[in-house]
Amino acid sequence: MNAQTHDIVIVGAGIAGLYALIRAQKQGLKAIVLERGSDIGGTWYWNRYPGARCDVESFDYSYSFDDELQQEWTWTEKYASQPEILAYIHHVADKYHLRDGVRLRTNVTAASWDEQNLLWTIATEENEHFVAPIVIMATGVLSTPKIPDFPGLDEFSGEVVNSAHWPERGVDFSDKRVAVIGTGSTGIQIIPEVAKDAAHVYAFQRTPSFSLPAQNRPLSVEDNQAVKRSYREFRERARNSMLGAWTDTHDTSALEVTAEEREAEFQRLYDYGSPMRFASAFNDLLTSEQANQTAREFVSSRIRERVADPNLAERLIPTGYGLATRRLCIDTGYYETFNRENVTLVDMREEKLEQITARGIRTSAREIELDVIVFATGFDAVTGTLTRMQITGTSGTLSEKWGHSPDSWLGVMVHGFPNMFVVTGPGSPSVSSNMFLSIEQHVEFISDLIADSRAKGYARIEPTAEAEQEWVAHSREVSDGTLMKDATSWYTGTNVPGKPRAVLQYLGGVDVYGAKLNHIQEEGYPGLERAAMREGAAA
Ligand code: N01
Repeated sequence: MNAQTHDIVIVGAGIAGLYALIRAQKQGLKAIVLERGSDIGGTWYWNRYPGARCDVESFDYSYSFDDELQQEWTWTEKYASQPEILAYIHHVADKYHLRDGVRLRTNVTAASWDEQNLLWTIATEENEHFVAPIVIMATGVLSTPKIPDFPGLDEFSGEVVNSAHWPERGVDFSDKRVAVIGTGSTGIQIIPEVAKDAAHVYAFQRTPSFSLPAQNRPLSVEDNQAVKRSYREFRERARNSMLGAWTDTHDTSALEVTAEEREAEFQRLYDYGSPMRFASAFNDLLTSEQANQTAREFVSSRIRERVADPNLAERLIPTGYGLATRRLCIDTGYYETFNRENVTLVDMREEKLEQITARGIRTSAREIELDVIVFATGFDAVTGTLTRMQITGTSGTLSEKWGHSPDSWLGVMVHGFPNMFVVTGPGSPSVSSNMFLSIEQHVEFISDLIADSRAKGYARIEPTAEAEQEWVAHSREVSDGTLMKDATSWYTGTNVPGKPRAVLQYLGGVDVYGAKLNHIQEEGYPGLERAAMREGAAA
């Protein structure tokens, strides 16, 4: 085996992997990033479907580690589009000279730990091997799409596309008959865009989502200058917030105020257009069924106003789960799209998808002829990319371990997998926060820990089983107090058959979580076992 040796192998060249590379290079370490895509950008490279944009505001969804970078970049919209975010990531790669450190078209399939020599060997689909004492999995939380195995898919004679593997050449929908399957955040963005060009769009909905108008708008130079003048305080407030982005909300129960006050507050935040702010309008929307009901009723009424046909509106309004217990979406004209003559809702609760045929889709009610089928069916989120790799630690594989329960030490390390770091893994705030901030927080914690360990002569780092279980128990206790744990969605792993049910995020807040990381660092990393290289090991 002709292996290439490095100090650190980083897997994934998205926002996390690139920042991990910046930190490693600053520390003078020989690092390489392995990326399966044919370019950098991660999530924002793959998800290039029409209408793709972020649901976290642009000023928050950006790196904070370098003020020069903050000052030189200008955002053009409140919610940045996929091309703008990708351009930003490319700008960062150029500014910090990262491209030479990234190996593209390199798909990691396995990683195995050598306990004798304290080394990871990383294997790729291209049959290359990389050896390093440390591996950082910056593989993303929504990076393995879930593709349902509908019968007959291979027989379809038209074009099939997946939102998360969108062709770089684009897809021409003009005058086409198109099915979009899935009405989560992705489907909600795609459907209005495709409807503008297509002859007809059939929106296949199994579970309706709650969505708020994004109220997206262009950002002026003055908007940018105002934030640039106060970036220090802006970032500080974000770090000390529950969601990793400051929300202009107050700490009151929805049930303590009058109905008028509650309505006014919901309306104010609805008009602002932010899922984070709306879901934080009151402090008990995610813990009290009764409080949540008030928010559901408010948004349901708005949906009724947006959809002309009252029967159709009822089909688009979610029932049976709490607002924001599944991802609360934002949209640009989603509900209004159903007022168009060329858009039909196919409600899969009443009309089962029976078979994909050569000509289209046969449901229990009709045969729909199609030219294109778009899958927007979600992801095997948070753990799915890592469990698909053959990662072998000290006593078994990660897929065996997480096949029982996605346990980890603060979502950043896993007992049984020494020297392997995970950026925004299960048990960290990750997707229940501003991912950008959580990524920076993790990468900084990881690189500081690596630097500290190297300085002290430690070559092996592993969380103890007790520390891991303590964190898992705490995290579970927090999520058990919320309505999130009962929802069927990718947040709880219940969108993927056979995946263990568990809330995948730490719901205690970015502020609490950050304080915990800081405390661990200040106390010399309790919960971790750190050891020097054994005698006789290969240096
Ligand atoms: O995935 P989803 P997504 N038959 O899992 C349906 C982020 N994101 O890609 O709910 C029929 O939410 C499924 O139905 P059901 C964001 O964090 C952000 O849309 O399982 N339907 C559901 O309707 C988001 O939460 C942005 O009953 C099937 C849909 O497919 C996350 O990505 C934009 C099915 C999947 O929805 C994932 O969103 C886009 C089947 N067999 C994404 N299987 C922004 O920042 C699945 N479905 C704005």
